[in-house]
Amino acid sequence: MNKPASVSDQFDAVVVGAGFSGLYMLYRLRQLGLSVKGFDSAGDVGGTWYWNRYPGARCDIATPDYTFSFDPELENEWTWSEKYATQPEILDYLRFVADRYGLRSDIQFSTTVTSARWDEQEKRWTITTGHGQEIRCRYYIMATGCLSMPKSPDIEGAGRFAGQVYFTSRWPHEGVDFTGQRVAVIGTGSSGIQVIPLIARQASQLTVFQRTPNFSIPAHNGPAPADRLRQLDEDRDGYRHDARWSRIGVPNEPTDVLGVTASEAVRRERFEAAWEQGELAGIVNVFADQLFNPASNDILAEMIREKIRSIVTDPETAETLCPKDHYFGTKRPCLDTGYFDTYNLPHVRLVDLRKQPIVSITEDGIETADESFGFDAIVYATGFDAMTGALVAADVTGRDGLSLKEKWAAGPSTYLGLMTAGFPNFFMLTGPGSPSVLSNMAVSIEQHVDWVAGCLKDMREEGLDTIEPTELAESGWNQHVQDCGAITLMPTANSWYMGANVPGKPRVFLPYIGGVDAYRQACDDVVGQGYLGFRMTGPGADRCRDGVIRSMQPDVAMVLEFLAAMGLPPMDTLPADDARALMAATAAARPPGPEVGEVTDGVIPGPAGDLPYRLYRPAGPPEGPRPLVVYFHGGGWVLGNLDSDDPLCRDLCERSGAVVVSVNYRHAPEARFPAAALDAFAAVQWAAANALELGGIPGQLAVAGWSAGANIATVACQLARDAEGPHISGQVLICPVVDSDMTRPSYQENGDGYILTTALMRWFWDHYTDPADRGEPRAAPLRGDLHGLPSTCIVAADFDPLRDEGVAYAHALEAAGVPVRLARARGHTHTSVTMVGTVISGAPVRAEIAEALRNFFPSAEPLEHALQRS
Ligand code: N01
Repeated sequence: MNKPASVSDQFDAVVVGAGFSGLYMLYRLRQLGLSVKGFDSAGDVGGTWYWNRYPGARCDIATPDYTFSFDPELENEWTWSEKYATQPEILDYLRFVADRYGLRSDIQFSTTVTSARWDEQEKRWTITTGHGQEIRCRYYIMATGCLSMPKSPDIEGAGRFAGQVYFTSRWPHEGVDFTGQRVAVIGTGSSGIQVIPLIARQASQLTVFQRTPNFSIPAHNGPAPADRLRQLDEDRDGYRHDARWSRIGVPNEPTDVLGVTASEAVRRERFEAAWEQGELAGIVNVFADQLFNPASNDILAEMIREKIRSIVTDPETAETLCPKDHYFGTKRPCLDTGYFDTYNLPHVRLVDLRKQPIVSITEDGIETADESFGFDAIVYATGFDAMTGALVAADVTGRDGLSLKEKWAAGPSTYLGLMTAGFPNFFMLTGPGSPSVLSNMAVSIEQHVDWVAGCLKDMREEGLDTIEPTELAESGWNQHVQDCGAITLMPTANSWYMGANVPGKPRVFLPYIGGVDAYRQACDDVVGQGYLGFRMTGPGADRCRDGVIRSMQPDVAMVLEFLAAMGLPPMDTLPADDARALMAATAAARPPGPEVGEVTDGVIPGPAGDLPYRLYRPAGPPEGPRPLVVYFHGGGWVLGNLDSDDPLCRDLCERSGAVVVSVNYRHAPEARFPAAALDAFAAVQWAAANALELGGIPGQLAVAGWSAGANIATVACQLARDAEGPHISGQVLICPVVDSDMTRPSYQENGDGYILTTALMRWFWDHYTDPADRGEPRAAPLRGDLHGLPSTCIVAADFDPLRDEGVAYAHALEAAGVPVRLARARGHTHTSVTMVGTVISGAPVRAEIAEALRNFFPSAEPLEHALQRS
């Protein structure tokens, strides 16, 4: 055993944990010439692989990928024997790494760090161990793993059982012989699924208590994949580079096949290939939309359930093993070896805890609602207090006596999953808010360690000695982590990713799901922008470039990337007809929008000829008239038509329950200002006069529009007020054009790169109006008299050049006494809120619009009253 450190020990850094991350961190800190002390409560290196010694424990990322890559010589010196190595072999590997770099001499084993306290005066951490030692260090690094704090068994009577009790997460070193025993296993996550087939080989009776069935695919273990080894042989650096810049840390081309649109043959072929391959990287990449679209996920899930039914001979057991209460991938999918076949053995029984819950553990065994079971041994495979458990358990106290536990009472808050405000010089490796458990840990660990080592090196070179994230940067990152989770199906499951497995734990999505590649880029960008969002101090130095590294909605960013890759010509370089054709072509490739009850086309008389309209009536009850919304499409008075905004109109109709009448209007340059505005007013007058025929409630009329459509919608409101009719109950203006002044800050910030550019806006204005007309309220309604206008909902998007004029309009309306609701489309562009079915993060904004529309109208007003009033 190592000699305990003395009371006066001072180190540059303390690293807690001697698994993959702790070992590599020690190695890198030493390379920097720092003095380092490592601690681990285990008796040796290994981390998770030290503790989880249960039979069947293996990695579930193939060994060519689940390995250190920082030193090619190390890679050459170690050969894995299998595709998925056993726990003893992985432990041997980590021992080999520790010995090869002489790391053990810096680690004190069998020692638990019991507290860590920041001393603001000294700018140092004081670390206390269970042996009563006190160590001072400048940098405190927790390499404690994401799944290292076992969940305590939350089952009545757990301490009462007189037989043998085992936890997969704390398995006896000497092993266990279950021969001839009656064994219970509680839990069917990755650990349970690995251990159950092995226990079944020995036990005389095995009873598995399952609360939630899990998706699992066969690992098809064997030799390490030959194609992977060949690629590594031919180009190790290229292979490792691809892994680092992949989605989950394993080189794999992301598919663009959508489950919902692929043919049955393609679906089957892709699924069978993934099933045969037996790798997580394959099964999470069967369809591009499987984690976003419930229908696509259902297709994949059903194919897995078919496999389970084909393996398990007893139909009732098979059905009990089929996961149906969560989407595939929203709980960690498992890889198994003979798991489902195990239930065909005569001495193995599955108990469905959903049908007969455990009432209590007894002295002899387990009592469920229906039966009493006698056992010689109970094995708990009940999981971990994941991602935050080990961190908060270590009693970390930052500045002003704030403990990590207190700070994270409502869920973890980190910047990049690496640091947290109020805790200077405290680093977490693979902490919450980083890809960690959603990736190949080997790759994510190396990335984190390299980032921390690079940061400490940079600080030393600049004479800085403390670093800490700002509140702004941290809250921005937390928001981004949640935004990334929110567009997936992940939040729908009661998973440990959501903290849902631990009673009382806040329900927050814990890891970062934006991808290993996107995450690495964000970390690199933070450094590239002078450690954006970090405050760094040193003798005589205090520097901070505050800001948020990612504030765009993740799906909006994806759409922009996709469009950039298409290399389309800028609209403002095209003649109007070519721009219209381009817009029509892109519109044709979109999802169609939701089904509504009825869609009919017609024409209305306009001031200079007929205007086409399309009417959308909601499905379902109530029968009879509904509020009416006259909608005007976007397109800068030049582009767009009834088709261009069709999905948005369907969405508005379905969400608001109103009849939506989308009206086309004359376009520029063929019909210039004020043609579009006059058409809009005529359309509103006509709709009001024909409300009943349209299925509307007379007097319950609102207008809505997007972009230039919002411009003419609000101009119509101003004209209606001046003409003393018709009565308009409200106006919804989505990213409206309300002024011709293009000097506002949002033009400077967002005038390039977000689809609607300054150049395009200028092109629109030039097509629509003469410069002399641009101050006219019918062109720039912000400059008009705003008194007496109807209640208004304005949507202003962060990355829109028109954002500030929308906000200015809201303030001006409010000043004129108009009730206004300003809906901020956080992280959106001018166009993204309208991208129904493509940009999932736009849905909450559209829900807010629909709510505003509903609020414009007196609820449940009997038709006769409305008729009288109108
Ligand atoms: O834990 P889990 P795990 N009564 O939380 C059940 C990694 N890992 O140790 O789902 C009855 O997944 C619980 O039921 P439910 C991997 O990331 C990797 O298996 O909460 N049942 C569930 O079935 C994995 O995801 C490998 O309804 C109770 C099970 O116990 C993570 O570690 C191997 C219960 C717990 O499953 C955790 O896996 C092993 C109760 N009171 C682990 N409480 C590799 O292959 C819990 N359960 C690399």
